[in-house]
Amino acid sequence: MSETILKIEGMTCNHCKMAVEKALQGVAGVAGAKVDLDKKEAVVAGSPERAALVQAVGKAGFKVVD
Ligand SMILES: [Cu+2]
Repeated sequence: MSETILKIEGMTCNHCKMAVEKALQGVAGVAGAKVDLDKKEAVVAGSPERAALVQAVGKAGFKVVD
């Protein structure tokens, strides 16, 4: 299983972290998603389309910057 790492802007607290994790977990092909607030990074397991991840994060109100 592969991993995708996303750098995400705009997350400030645990609520943001949960919102992003939930959004990522709702994307087709995602087996799991973990956000590291300090690193401003999400690690997504599975084989989703990267564009779908970026879109889901955007819909949740945050921005993928890398
Ligand atoms: Cu927050």
